[in-house]
Amino acid sequence: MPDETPSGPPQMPPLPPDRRRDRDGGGAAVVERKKARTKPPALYQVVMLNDDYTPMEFVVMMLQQYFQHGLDTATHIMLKIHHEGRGVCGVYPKDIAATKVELVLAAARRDGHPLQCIMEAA
Ligand code: TYC
Repeated sequence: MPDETPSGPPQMPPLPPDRRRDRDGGGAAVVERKKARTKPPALYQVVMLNDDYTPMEFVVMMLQQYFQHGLDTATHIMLKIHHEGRGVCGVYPKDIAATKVELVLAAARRDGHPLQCIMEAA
């Protein structure tokens, strides 16, 4: 008596609907690169302003102490501020720029100088 079972390749049992994607021909993983989520930090210029009273030597000292400039560069920046009214001390991420402004202002007030120092988006 002939077998009633139909011949051909063996069939897989049906999968429940939520597992049908498991039979996609399988094996190869598709890796999609995610868009980079971290932005480079926004940068701020620390700017010093001229006044008529703060001694030149004190400004040069601030530029050396808090902005790591050598004597020649610090003197050059100080003279630029003296002649042009303002000058950039350095460019930093926001928190570092804010800290440098606070440190310069604290040192100036401690010594009784009216020196002004601000930060601006670079
Ligand atoms: N103008 C000041 C003076 O003649 C010197 C000075 C330079 C002050 C730069 C502030 O940010 C400054 N003594």
